[in-house]
Amino acid sequence: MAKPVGTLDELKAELREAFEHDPVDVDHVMYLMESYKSNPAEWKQYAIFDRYKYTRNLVDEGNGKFNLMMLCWGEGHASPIHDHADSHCFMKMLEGTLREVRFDWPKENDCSATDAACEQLNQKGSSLLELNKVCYINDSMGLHRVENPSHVDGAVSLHLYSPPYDTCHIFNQQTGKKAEAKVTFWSRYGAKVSPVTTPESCTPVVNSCCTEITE
Ligand code: CSS
Ligand code: FE2
Repeated sequence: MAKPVGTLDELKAELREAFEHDPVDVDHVMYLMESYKSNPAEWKQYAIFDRYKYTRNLVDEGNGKFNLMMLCWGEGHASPIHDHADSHCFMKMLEGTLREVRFDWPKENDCSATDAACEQLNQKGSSLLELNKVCYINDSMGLHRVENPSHVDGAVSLHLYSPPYDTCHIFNQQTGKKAEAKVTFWSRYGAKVSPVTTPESCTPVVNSCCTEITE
């Protein structure tokens, strides 16, 4: 077994090494992420919250092989139900607790054709992810929604997506209808990204839409 990772910088270096060669060794990446014990002094510079929605904060671009990011979840914040654009998704808790709710893909029928073809997504399980724990999903395992069940505490999670992607699909739980959604960064390397201000950029984004448009 590889030796445990001591610091966030060590974790970044080990992850870069792990993704140098294909195929991805999912168990090894999970081991590396789980062996890092969360130290807020090492990551608080990236943990930039928003009052209204969860934020995605880029930590490392992994030599183009993956995106490593910190997601900051205020009280009660949740993602839509989404897929992962054919990428691997690893998720580790750095602070607080998140609930992951898993769903099957909608049936093949074309829900946009007739309302009768729309069916509620089948929920297949739900689990709580506690401090330092890691979970993994890819599209062959289905869809999920992630939520901060606490109305008192925020939560911070570390996510690795490989290969990196900037659009995914979001799903309506009641009908199974899907829509393409952009994923955006709230900050990159600890610096806030300029807000989205043009109507053209008003496409759905996975962590809510167009909140910065003021006109
Ligand atoms: N996939 C979501 C977070 S839950 S894994 C996102 O990238 O915003
Ligand atoms: Fe996800």
